[in-house]
Amino acid sequence: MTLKAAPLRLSTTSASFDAEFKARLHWSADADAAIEKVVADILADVQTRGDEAVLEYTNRFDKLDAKTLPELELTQAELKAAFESLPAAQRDALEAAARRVRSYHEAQKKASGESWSYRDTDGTLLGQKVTPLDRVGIYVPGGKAAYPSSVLMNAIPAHVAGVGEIIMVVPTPKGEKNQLVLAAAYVAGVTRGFTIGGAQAVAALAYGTATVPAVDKITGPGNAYVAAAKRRVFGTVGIDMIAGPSEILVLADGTTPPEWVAMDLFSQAEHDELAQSILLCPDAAYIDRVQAEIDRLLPAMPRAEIIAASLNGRGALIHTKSMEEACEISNRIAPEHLEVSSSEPNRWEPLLRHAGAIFLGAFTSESLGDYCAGPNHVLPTSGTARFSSPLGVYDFQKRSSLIEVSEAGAQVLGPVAVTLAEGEGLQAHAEAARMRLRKI
Ligand code: HSO
Ligand code: ZN
Repeated sequence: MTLKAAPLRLSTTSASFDAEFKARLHWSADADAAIEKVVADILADVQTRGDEAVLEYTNRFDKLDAKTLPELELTQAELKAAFESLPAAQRDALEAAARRVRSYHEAQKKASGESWSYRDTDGTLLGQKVTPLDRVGIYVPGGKAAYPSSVLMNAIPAHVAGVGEIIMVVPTPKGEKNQLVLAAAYVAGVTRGFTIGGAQAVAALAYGTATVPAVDKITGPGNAYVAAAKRRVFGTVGIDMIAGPSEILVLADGTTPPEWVAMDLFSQAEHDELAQSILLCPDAAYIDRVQAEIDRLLPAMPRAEIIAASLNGRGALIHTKSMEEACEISNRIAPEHLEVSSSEPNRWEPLLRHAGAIFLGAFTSESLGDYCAGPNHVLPTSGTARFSSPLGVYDFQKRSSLIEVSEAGAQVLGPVAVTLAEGEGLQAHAEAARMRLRKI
């Protein structure tokens, strides 16, 4: 049987476009009651029994036979040895990627992550003090979605922000350690690592155990159990986001070689059967050429089955009336990754408002952004780019307001505060302001 990937063909001129488009985009992140129950029990158990519970769940789920939790700590020497065991090409690539990701995030910190203040005419100082989080946990999935690049993307911005300790957790089913993941942790400067995963690892990071220190925020992707656990511990600790399946939207004007576009659609589809790849293009003949390239290229792809399942299930090739209309539809989708595969990307970029990352021009394949261009690859999915941003230095910082009212300033602000405090019936507030007024 030959594998076929035929993303749904849609046209904005069709009367049924809106309905078909909505049905295709639909993605439900609704909580699964069975998962919620399992996760709630694990969290409660780790909260009361600490190390012992984490050890039991880890031995059971990951088929290990550890006697104590401290045995599951990765030593710095082990991370370094993993790095040194890699072929030179992989070591160099990890370091090259890390350098670019670091300099991008250093620029991000300079642009919006520094403290600031000003004095008004009364000499009152107002400002914002930016401080890094003390300790963060990064969750690294094991198994089929173990991405060393994601270790860099989570740990480097934390490092640049000035986070004191970065604690990595990574499940190792049957004790199999991914050397690239450990090497990436070494390159990114992870402080401590534990080979634990699932809801029990999230619980350990959130509540702390005798062995695993409690962190202030947990970032990083994970399966449905990890996502449910992160949602539940939010409030005790911060979390980054709840990420859905990966997405790519390509806006094409027909000037890019169609095989490039086909491969870019594959590059997200190969992540996951539920990933979404969409092409928007005003040139119907070009869409046919992309479909022909999909047919030609698919059989040789090692992950052809996942790609076909993703493209057949959630993919779409959409014929639009114009590039302008394509931009409007893209804004409605608010994709995680948006490629503007056009000879004039800067003409369209101002029309694009909602996307996790925007890749401009035919040479900017999304995959370059995934690994080494510099910006973060942890991005809002499932339309959440309407209101949220890529993971960044700012996720590892917090802000405190600074207020230093001068004596002269207190004379101006005092009467305002007194009036409002009395209006609210809060006499102590009013008095505290009044006491600072100069008696004449
Ligand atoms: N595209 C994924 C990140 C990734 N790709 C890791 C390859 N490795 C989500 O943005
Ligand atoms: Zn990717």
